[in-house]
Amino acid sequence: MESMVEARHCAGCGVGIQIEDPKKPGFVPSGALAKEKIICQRCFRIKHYNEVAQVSMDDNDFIQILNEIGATKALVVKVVDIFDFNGSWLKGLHRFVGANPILLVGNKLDLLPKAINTNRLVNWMKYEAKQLGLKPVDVVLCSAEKGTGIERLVEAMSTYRKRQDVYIVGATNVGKSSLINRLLKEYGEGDTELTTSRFPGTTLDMIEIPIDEKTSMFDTPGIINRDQIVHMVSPEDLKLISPEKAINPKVFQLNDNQTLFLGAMARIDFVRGDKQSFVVYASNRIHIHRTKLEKADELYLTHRGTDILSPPSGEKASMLPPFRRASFKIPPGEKKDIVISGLGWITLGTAGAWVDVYAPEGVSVLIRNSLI
Ligand SMILES: Nc1nc2c(ncn2[C@@H]2O[C@H](COP(=O)(O)OP(=O)(O)OP(=O)(O)O)[C@@H](O)[C@H]2O)c(=O)[nH]1
Ligand SMILES: [Mg+2]
Repeated sequence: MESMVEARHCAGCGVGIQIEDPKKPGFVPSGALAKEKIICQRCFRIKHYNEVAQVSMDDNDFIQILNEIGATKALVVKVVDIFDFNGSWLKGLHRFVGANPILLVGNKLDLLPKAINTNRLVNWMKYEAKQLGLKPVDVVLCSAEKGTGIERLVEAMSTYRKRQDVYIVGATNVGKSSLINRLLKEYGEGDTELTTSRFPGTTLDMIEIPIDEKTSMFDTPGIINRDQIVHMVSPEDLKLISPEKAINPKVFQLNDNQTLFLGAMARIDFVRGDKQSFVVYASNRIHIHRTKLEKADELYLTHRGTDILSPPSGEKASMLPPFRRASFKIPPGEKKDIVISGLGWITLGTAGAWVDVYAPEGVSVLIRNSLI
């Protein structure tokens, strides 16, 4: 793979370069235009000062890009964040990609507990994809961060692309650009480095990376889902909420009428059912507090934002959208996860349970077959 980016587009995020308005996307000081590879001021700041990437695409821009893909013959690599599978799924992709094959990639494998059974996880993803109306040609797990699974991914891409272009698509923040950087690092030449950041909306336009003389791989901007928790918390709290390394599942043996708080981000009431385990999969830095259901309201009112119920801490806890309740009545038998999109999930025992979950309004809370 050779790395080369068209002139007058930022090599980090793909945005069109301009020298007129420092406040608008794509700005560079005019002196920088002489350089062979141009990096916009925003990318420079993200890279060197970890600044928040503010500019974002609207859905129409994204749909236009997807339509473009549908009109060409290519392999579509759909990337999801395996820690936030449902939140990062990106609905309706199959309507746009036309007859093109889709390779489904579960990235951020390094965040799951080390003991995970990856075969089972792949089958789980195949099943869930089918339920969601997608039939990928294959499913690959990887970690752009650690380099796990990259060889498998390269093999699968070369099998299924049949010498055609490859488009890397997915929701914002799933790690598309990180994945391409990893591919370039291990298989490429040159020093192209795409801009990545913990904040959504980093890549702003398509970026072409030639694979050989005839074909290319394209990084694309991720679509933004306003309901994701990342848009509701401050940058500092986002750091605490997003896991950075393998999650340590935390096991609680609960009786009914007990409650778990995940910081001030969510509340899980075990309303009725036999004693069973509640296994919490969330960032290791979210404080989990257990209490009696009858005390939960009062505790939340008086202690949210304190050491007991944080993150978010202090004032920021009360700036979250108000809690909304979702009720689940789970029959005995199968192992289920209750997912709080972007925050994590709780795997219940198999005794059957009535569980009420409170999460900030807009955050989707759902139930699925257990992933682990
Ligand atoms: N733990 C972990 N983090 C990852 C991995 N891949 C990417 N990340 C992190 O996820 C965040 C988003 O990565 P990007 O590569 O910018 O994601 P993107 O999909 O290109 O995002 P947009 O350009 O906004 O659509 C960054 O903080 C990355 O460091 C991974 O395999 N494991
Ligand atoms: Mg990107």
